[in-house]
Amino acid sequence: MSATSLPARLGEIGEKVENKQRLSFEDGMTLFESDDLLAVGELANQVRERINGDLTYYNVNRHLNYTNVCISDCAFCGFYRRVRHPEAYEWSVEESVEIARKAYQEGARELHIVGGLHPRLQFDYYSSLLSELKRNFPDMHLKAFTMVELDHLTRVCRMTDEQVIDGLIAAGLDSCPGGGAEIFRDPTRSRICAHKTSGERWLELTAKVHRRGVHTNATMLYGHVESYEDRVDHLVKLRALQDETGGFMCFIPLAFHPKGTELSHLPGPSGIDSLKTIAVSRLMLDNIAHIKAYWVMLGKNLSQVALRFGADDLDGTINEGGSLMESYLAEGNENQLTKAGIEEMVRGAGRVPVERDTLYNPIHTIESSSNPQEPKLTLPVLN
Ligand code: V47
Repeated sequence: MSATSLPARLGEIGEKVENKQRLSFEDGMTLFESDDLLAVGELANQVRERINGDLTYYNVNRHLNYTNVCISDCAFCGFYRRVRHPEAYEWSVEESVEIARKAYQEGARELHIVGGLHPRLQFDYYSSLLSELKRNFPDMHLKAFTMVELDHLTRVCRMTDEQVIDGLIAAGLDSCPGGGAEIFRDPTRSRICAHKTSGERWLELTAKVHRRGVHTNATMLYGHVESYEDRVDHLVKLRALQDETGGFMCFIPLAFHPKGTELSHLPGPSGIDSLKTIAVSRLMLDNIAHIKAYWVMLGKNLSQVALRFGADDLDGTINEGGSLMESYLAEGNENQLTKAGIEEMVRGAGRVPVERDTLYNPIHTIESSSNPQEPKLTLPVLN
């Protein structure tokens, strides 16, 4: 679609997109407020194809949720349990290693390790978890602990940020997942997660992790009580940090699932809202290479469509490894896909599947197609 065929404000944004100019906060608001989903999606698709062509990434991974015990009481979370709750669990390091062994034997080369904010576990639990996993599976990438968990560790273990970050790196940390970002801005953050690490602190710790040479992801939880201003503010803050550090690998908008949470009276985001959020994220985050449509939350069908609305990544094959995922699984969705299943989704969207490692290096030679492509963006090495 040419920029001139769009309504005036979208047309101006379209021209900026064509000229590779950065979009402003107001542009972000206009995009969210627009009823023209297809026009917004078309602009996002232009950027998606400019950065990633037809390539669509996935990896073979496994989620490992070492505990559901959490002191944070987030209103949006259906996963956490209080320490004495009959369903509370915490895995020993040995139990986690055995779960990882099965995943490794099944081909997983990334473990996505997150858990609740446990009031008692000490630093040696977290460091032993990483070092034992690394010792047993040296070529398994350990994507572990959100900034909220790191912040929690500094407080529970009375350690500095640097001690926590460097200690985990020494134990085998390879990268960090993007959870815990939710919505940065108050008062919304306080309404959904009053006791959690603040947005400013999440960003501060992320910058420190990046400066230690470790890449991370970023998320945004949408479709609850937040406003469009909150969403644009969130995206602009991530973009500013990425300008400074270059450490984000990908951005993942997370669709809120109300069932089983304190916010169960809310409807959650519509399919239209999810596609628009993915599209606006692609357009605003001009310096983050990848936008993930997390099929577990979005559902397989909508994720497939999202590959035409700005997304270029589907996360991974995933496999149950704790119950966090169960708490936000899309209606009717299973928690695992085979490689063949993911590739079929990607081809069905007219895209080219690429199995990747966590750092977006292709694992297999990209299949020859009528339009052979190579990735246009690789992640910077962080200093
Ligand atoms: O921080 C919790 C969200 C996040 C609900 O980095 C919910 O590659 C929807 O961050 N409805 C954890 N969302 C998951 C996460 C993630 C997932 C996939 C890939 C990556 C990555 C990161 O899940 C939490 C929170 O924002 N969440 N409860 C819920 N009811």
